[in-house]
Amino acid sequence: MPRHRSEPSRAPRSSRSIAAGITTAIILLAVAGLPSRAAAAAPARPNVLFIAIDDLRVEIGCYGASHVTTPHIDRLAASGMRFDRAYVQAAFCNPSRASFLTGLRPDRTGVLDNTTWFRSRLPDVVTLPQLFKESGYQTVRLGKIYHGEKSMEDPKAWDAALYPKGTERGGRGEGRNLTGGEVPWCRWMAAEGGDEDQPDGQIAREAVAFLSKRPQKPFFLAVGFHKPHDPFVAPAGYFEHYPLDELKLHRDPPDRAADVPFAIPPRGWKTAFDKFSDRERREFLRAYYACTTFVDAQVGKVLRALEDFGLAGSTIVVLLSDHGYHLGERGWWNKNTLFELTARSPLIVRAPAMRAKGQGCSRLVEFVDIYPTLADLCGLPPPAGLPGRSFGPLLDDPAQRWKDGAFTQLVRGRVAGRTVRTERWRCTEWDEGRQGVELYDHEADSGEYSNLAEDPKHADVLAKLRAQLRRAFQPEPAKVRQDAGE
Ligand SMILES: [Ca+2]
Repeated sequence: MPRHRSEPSRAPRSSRSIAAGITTAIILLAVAGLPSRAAAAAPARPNVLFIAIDDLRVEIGCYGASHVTTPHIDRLAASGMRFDRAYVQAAFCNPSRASFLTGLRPDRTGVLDNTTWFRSRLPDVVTLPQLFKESGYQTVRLGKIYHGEKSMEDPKAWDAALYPKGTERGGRGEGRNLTGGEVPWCRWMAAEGGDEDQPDGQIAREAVAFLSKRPQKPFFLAVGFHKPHDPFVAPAGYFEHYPLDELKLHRDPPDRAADVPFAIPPRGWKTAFDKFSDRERREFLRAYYACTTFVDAQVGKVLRALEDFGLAGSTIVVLLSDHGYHLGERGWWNKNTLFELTARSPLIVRAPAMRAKGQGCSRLVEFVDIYPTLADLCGLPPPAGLPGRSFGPLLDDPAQRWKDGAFTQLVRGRVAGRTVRTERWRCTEWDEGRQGVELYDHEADSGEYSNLAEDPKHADVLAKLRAQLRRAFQPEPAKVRQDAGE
């Protein structure tokens, strides 16, 4: 049973009259269509538990990676829906988060680097948590949701916010920098102390404490875990899941052709990665996986609290990572590319009334769809003009026909990279093709190693996909500075 009362929207936008707000809501609902069945049968005002993980690629148990220990996320997937083709709109932190938290694509937010605050470009945009706050929800942020603790945050979004820092003890332990210090972030540590000596353990503790109060008002609880983002620090016990000599290293096909010039960031880090010994590669993998299992344990505590305090039946759970990651593929050990490894990201959704619990969905969804989906499931009118589409209907019937493309973008210097993924193909253009074009057939080449863009046999499909890119993006590349990393 839902624990909260159904109550009317408390706060239409301050700049509008109540009547104008209601009229707008009616129009928007008409435009958006009827709510999905999953929304229609749900509690009138379900809570939202929004779990954002940082830099977690699609290599966890429920996605078929049995060598990575993630029992709690797996359990969530078993009671919700695992999206197998979910794509971020930018493959590093700030641009991706600014996109899915505003529901706008990066070329619309103007945020394509880690230093631009979205409100400097879009001062009046209504963000996802802000929509819930203005609709009468209690909104709480624990840890990293927007990029950065304060400078990139959204004060309009939250009733309460906390950014735990961990303890001094949690910052001590055994470890090393894998590049001899050349790349400062590239280090791991098997830390002293327990989970709650780490920021993520404290975030989980605070989330459990919030839920233990059995909130009577509908809530939007955003829980932002930092790991497995670098530096790869987790309590030492988590490293024991992954003995070094049992870790399997990735090897690119030895005869593969060179990547187009901007495919991998042309910076110094790659030089350092190229010097890795196999021992260092294994240490990197162990640390990343240890951090993944550590985060999974924190997720488990929060999910358990939902059950323990009687909130599971009235709470929508969304679990995502802000983008994927390379673990040695193409010699790269980071994010910020336009390959499947970084554009694809874990996304799991559990809604109380959904019909297809425990299923996977192989239809294309984009992270800009999350905003309209949560608005749909909670009966809130989303702002006009969002490019995404509620995937609520997929929660009831994941096999139905859906989107025909998912788009991701980045900028390197003044060169814009843009990619589209269909259910079969990936097509990428750099500087609208002047700096390279890539075409990969996922039916034959899931690693995207064989670029078919020059193959005359595929000229027709290439032309079609390039036209799809033209329609999706502004013609002028965004002239913004781009930082790799973070
Ligand atoms: Ca990230």
